[in-house]
Amino acid sequence: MTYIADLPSFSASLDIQESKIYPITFKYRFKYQKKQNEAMTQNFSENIDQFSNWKSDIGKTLSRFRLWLRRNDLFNEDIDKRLFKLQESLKNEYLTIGFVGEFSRGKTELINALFFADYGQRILPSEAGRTTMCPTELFFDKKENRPYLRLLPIETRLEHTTLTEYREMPNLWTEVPLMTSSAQEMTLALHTITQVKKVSIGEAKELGFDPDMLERCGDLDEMVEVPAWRHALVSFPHPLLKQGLCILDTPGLNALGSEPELTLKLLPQVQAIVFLLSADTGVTASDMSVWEDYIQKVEHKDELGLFAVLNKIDTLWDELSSRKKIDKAVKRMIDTTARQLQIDPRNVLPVSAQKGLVAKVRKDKSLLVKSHIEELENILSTNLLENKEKIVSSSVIEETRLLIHESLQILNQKHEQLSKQKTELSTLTGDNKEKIHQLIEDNKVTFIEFQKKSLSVSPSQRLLEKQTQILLSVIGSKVLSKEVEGTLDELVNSRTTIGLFRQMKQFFIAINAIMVELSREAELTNKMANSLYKKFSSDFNVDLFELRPFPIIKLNKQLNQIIRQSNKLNKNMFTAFTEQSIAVKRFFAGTVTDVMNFFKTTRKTTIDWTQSVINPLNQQLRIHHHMIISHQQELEALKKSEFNIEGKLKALNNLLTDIEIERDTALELSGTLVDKKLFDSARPKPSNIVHLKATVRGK
Ligand SMILES: Nc1nc2c(ncn2[C@@H]2O[C@H](COP(=O)(O)OP(=O)(O)O)[C@@H](O)[C@H]2O)c(=O)[nH]1
Ligand SMILES: [Mg+2]
Repeated sequence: MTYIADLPSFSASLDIQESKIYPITFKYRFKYQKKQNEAMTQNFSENIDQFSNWKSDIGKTLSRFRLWLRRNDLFNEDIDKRLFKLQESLKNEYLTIGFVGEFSRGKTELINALFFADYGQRILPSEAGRTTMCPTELFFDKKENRPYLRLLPIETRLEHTTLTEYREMPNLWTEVPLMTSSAQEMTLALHTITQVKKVSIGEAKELGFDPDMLERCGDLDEMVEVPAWRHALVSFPHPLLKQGLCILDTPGLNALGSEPELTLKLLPQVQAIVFLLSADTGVTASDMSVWEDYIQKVEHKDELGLFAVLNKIDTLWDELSSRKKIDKAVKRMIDTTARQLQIDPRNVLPVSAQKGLVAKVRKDKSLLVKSHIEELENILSTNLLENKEKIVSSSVIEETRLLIHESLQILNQKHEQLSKQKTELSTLTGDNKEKIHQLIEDNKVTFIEFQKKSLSVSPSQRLLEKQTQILLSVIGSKVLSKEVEGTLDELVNSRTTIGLFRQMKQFFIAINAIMVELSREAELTNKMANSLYKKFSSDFNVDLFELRPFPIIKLNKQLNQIIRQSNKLNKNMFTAFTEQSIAVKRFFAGTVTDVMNFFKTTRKTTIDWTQSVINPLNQQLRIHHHMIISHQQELEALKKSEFNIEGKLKALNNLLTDIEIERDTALELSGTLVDKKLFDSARPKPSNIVHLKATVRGK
């Protein structure tokens, strides 16, 4: 059986590149009403607080489970590693929102209004110009635990190094000190992000810009302005960011087209996309390009929230018109926007970012209501967190419950053995020494049998370990480096974009062949592991938990995702001049690195998987061995009348009761993980959220 069936074919030419339109799902419905704000709303920080508490409760359950394992003598290095990984991944969960749209739609202003109004001023620079085009990530760097502004010079676009790689090289970024104690200092420092540079048209093209979309430098016709920075990372200790919120502010169409990594890699990783339009321009041709070429191309996983926001509704406010008339005008604008995007009008959220910010700063309640900023905040944060809950539930929670149940099984085994000993001992009445003697002899036989069977486990385990080595050799670094180096060489030397696409196609064919072989070997590995478990269960008469097969399906899926992401790079995403562009080379080189990293983690996964198959068996053997030996010692002591049977039976009973209590505790821990919901069901949902599906048809 092969699991590769859904591997997409990689088109060799740009022209036949498929441009798949994904159905877009909106999970909210916004109704433009007059008195909206009467609904109970919770803002971002309240919602994120709730999320943090929820995560910390899960963390507490994990810690309690750790103690439980120690108490029950079930703690070992393997479990410790798995638990540690879960605790870390819980801590590192980021919640990312991406703001996408043409320049000047008010993305940056909206970020200011939603998150930074407490500073009493506009923290992030929002400008009318089209050159403020540096993608910016706002978060708090927990590792470095300090504020900073890091800027990647635009010239790095001439290199083959990808953004992902640059992230790991902080010394190549320009760092600007960020004084978080003063809002003014912060604003000043953050203004650096918008710096521009004068370059010749030729240089601008080389850097991947379309000169037609750039501003000319007044007097010098041959010179244009380009952003000075390619990417900005802002780490600062804002309470929301400290709790794991991450904001991605993207520039307009121009920069989206020259940074495929941004659109094809960073965007698909976010939990919510806010697509911004503006009421003063309506839906323009370039808005449509962003919508069709970038947003619809993002793979719309279930957990992705998508929001179409119509900003600047204040431009429709007219002092001389009645409220009714203004509402009508806004409603008309919403309907037009929805028709153009081919979505339900109820999915277009009207807002005025600017007035929202002003209202928050001035604490002007009626302006706040008119700006609709609070409703957007509520819908956005509720949706974002509900999606994140789903993700955490299907990863951390499921994995922890699995660990709990695996450990429970071992405890059950212990319980069963002790019950057997109890039954045995209770047949002894008075000082029936003859029978004790018999039991001792029986136990000796059991021990010999146990040892014999134990010996037969090791060869099967070794066989599985050998098979693991075969798996590792299929995906070994040597095999790969040949493919990878060859491809990278060709990518560097290729002169045409078509040549680049062809090279990647060949690379994927080679990688595909490796995965087919891995799948074949994985199937064999699973068979071996299964028979090892079957034999173990029947030899030792234990009910083993179900074996988790080697995760080949998941691995194939992961690789397919990398390939699919690469496949989505197509002609529409580039303006004509980027033909044979370095951006394509860089993007593909990035894909090759992703594939390499994928195999690196797959090697680790393989080793961990084998350990997770073998370790529980060894643990069972250890417990079994320990129980036979201690039983033997007890029988010997009984024989010598060092203590009486009644006393021993009592002790056994206590032990059994203890195990039963511990068993209940484990079940309770597992139950807590499912019962604990992020949002209390009693909490009123925003009245305007109705779950609906709206499918957007492509062109
Ligand atoms: N009237 C009005 N202007 C806005 C609003 N939001 C943003 N702007 C203005 O639009 C321009 C571009 O805003 P900016 O946030 O930089 O847009 P971005 O390029 O999408 O990030 C700035 O001059 C803002 O002051 C709004 O709600 N109403
Ligand atoms: Mg901006």
